[in-house]
Amino acid sequence: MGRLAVDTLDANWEHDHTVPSRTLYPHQWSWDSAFIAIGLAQVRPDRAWRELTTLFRAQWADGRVPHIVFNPALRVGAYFPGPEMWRSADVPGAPTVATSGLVQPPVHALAALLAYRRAPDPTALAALRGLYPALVAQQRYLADRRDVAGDGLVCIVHPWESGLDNSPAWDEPMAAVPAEAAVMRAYRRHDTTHADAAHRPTDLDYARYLAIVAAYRDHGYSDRDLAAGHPFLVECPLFNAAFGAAEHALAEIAALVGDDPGPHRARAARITEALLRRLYDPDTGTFQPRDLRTDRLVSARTVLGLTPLILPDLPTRHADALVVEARSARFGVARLMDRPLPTYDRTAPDFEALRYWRGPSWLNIGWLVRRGLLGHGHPELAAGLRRSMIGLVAGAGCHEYFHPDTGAGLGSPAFSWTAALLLDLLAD
Ligand code: 9WN
Repeated sequence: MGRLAVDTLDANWEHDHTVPSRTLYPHQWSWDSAFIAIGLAQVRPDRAWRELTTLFRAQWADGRVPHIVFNPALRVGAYFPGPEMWRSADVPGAPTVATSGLVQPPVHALAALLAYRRAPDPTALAALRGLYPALVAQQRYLADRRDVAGDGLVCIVHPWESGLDNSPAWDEPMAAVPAEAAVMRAYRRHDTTHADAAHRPTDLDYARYLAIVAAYRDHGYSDRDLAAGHPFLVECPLFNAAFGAAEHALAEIAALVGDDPGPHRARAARITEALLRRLYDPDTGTFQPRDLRTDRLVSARTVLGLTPLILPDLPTRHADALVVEARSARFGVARLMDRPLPTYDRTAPDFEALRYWRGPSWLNIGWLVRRGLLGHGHPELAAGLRRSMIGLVAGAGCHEYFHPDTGAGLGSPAFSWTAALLLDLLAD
């Protein structure tokens, strides 16, 4: 199984980065690269650093790390929406290479720290030292430009920024975005030629995705005055948990590279406090996204709510509540799991076993939750989750995601972060 994972990563390596999938996602994606680097650190450490360095070479002057870095060698239409939709070249401060203008959860500082810990030699230290200012700038962008509500949390401006694109968590905020499915007749979707349309977001979802991209792009990708008119403004528990975990990781990196960890620790504490104040719902005992356009917590119970477990300073009371939620029939985390961790409450009437992020199981989410369980003193549950994830790949290969009942492989068959995180799980 380890061999299959290494072969998958080797086959998806493209000169200086890894593509998530040769068919569905042939460019470089931001949070994919972080997960990929964690796995590459086990088998190809030089590539782990190269992966992150390539991504950060495309960082914008304002500090944002774009969610897609386009490979200029690929034909127009290799992915939709491509550079012609994003038009990053028109924006002062964007890099020479074409990119999107959105971001994804900032899991990169954690990835860099884990890659360093795997092989803490002088080469790794030099790479870590080189990345540190870019990782700090990434956090500064999020803290200074994306705190739309002024509450210490980052606001995402598009569901793609969450990484869980069409999670039921976004149904309420997305319903308010004006768009018509018929708009899609003017475009050729790339995803549905490589994956079953019944598993992917709908045309209406895509019409809304494009409307939000156009709104942000036509605003020059500026984060000023977003509250006045941007159609999608949400505080996501996973994004903000990653934002906090990044400050914890940066505190450790700072100590290694000779900088002061104190400011990172202070910022990490403020982020955890803001998450508790703004996104914890005492009625459900889990974290929920906040729709800033209505100032309400969304009601769908998704796996996003469990991910603040990755914060080492999450108070025990809240961590315990998340463990109750994780063990409930909704998510089924157990020492002996009979089914994989789903992305959505499996008791919900609109749970979908096949559609993208609306039920199926993904390794990156399981990996994060497992890390949180370990950090909060639940090694048996963490072991159960680990076994379940390894079992998925043993049964179906390095698929993009898995059927939440049968474990059958879904989406792209040779998916990089599945391979990478499997290697990390096997090594642990
Ligand atoms: C849009 C690459 C990316 C992941 C996301 C996943 C999917 C893209 C898409 O693929 O999103 O960014 O085309 O659906 O939802 O998490 O980073 O693997």
